[in-house]
Amino acid sequence: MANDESQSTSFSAERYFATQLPPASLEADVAQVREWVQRQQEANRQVVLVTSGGTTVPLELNVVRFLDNFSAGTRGATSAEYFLKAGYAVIFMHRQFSLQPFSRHYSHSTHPFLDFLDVDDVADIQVKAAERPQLIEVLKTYKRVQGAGTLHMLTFVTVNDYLWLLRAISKELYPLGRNAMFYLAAAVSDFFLPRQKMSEHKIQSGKGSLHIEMDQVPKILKPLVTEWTRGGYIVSFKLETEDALLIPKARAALARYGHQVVIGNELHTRKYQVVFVSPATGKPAQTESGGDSDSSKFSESWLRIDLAADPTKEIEEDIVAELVRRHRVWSGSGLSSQPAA
Ligand code: PAZ
Repeated sequence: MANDESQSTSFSAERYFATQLPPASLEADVAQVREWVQRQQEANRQVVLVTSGGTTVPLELNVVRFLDNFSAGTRGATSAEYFLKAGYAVIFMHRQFSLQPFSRHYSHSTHPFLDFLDVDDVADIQVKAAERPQLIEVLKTYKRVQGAGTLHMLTFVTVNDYLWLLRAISKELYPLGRNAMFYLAAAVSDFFLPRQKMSEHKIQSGKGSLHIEMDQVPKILKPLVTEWTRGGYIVSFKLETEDALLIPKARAALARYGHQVVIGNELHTRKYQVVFVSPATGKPAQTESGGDSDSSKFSESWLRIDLAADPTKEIEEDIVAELVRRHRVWSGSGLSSQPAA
C-alpha cells in the first residue's frame, strides 16, 4: 500500500491542499484582506500578519470531539498592540474566542467586565474610579486604531482553517515584498486526521479503547518561505517544555526552512524570557539536508525581563521592539513608521 495516499502518514503541502477542503468563509475572508492590504499600501504602511491561539484537530466530520493545542492567545494579542503602536498595520489571524488586542485587558478570567463597574441606587452605571485610568487609555487607543483601519481580524478554529488561511493571506501579502512581516505565534497542531479517514458521525464508545492514527501536518514554513512570499520577514515561534531543546530545535527549523528568526520559549518561563535564534550572517542558514550541526551558522540572544521589579511589564513590548529594528534593516525601509496608535 506504499502508494496509497489515504494510508500515507506524511503530507506535502501540495497534497494537503489537493485533498483537504477549504473553509467555507475563505473566499470572503480573502476578498476583505485584499481590499484592506490595498489601503495599507496606499497609506505606505508596513504590514504584519500575527497568528495567535491554538488550532484544533476534529476527530469527526460532524464534530463532537477534537484535540486542542495549548495557547490562550496572550502572546499574539499583546504583540499585535505593540506592532500597532510601532506604526504597523496588523492582520490578526486568531483562534476564535481566544484573546484579542485591547479587549484582552478585560478577559473574563483575569479581569471580568462586571467587576470594574458599579451601580448606584438610581441604577446608574459607572466605571470604578480605580479602573478608569487604564480603561480610558485602552479605549482611546482602540478607537484610534479603529478610526485608522489598521487592525484587521480573521478567525480560525481547526488546523485546516489555519493552513488554508495562512496560504491565502500570505499570497495577498506577496506584493508587499520585504515590507511584510509574518509573526507566527499560533500553536499549530503537528498531527491531523485527513477528512478521508474521519468518521462521519460521533465516534461511539462501547468498543473498548480508541485507537487513532494521525498524519503529520505539512511543514508549511517551507512553501511560505520559498513560494508564498517575496522576501517577507518571517518569525516563527518554538514552544518546548525542556529548555535544552529550545536552541537545537530552533536551529533545525532555520536550517530546514531558511527563514529569518525563530523565537524559542519554554512553557513555564515564556512570560519573562525568550531566545531569538537567527542565521549568524543575517543570510538564510538553510541546508540541503536541513542539518543544524554547525553552530557557527547561528546566533542566539536571550531576552529577559524582571517581573519582580515591574510586574506590569510585558515581554512582548521588547520582542516587538527588537523585531521592528531587525525588520527595518531587512527591508531597508524608507516607509513611514509613524506611530499609529
Ligand atoms: O498564547 P500564549 O501566550 O498562551 O502562548 C504563546 C505560545 C507559547 C503558544 C507562543 O509563544 C508559541 O510558542 N507559539 C508556537 C508554538 C509551537 O511551537 O507550535
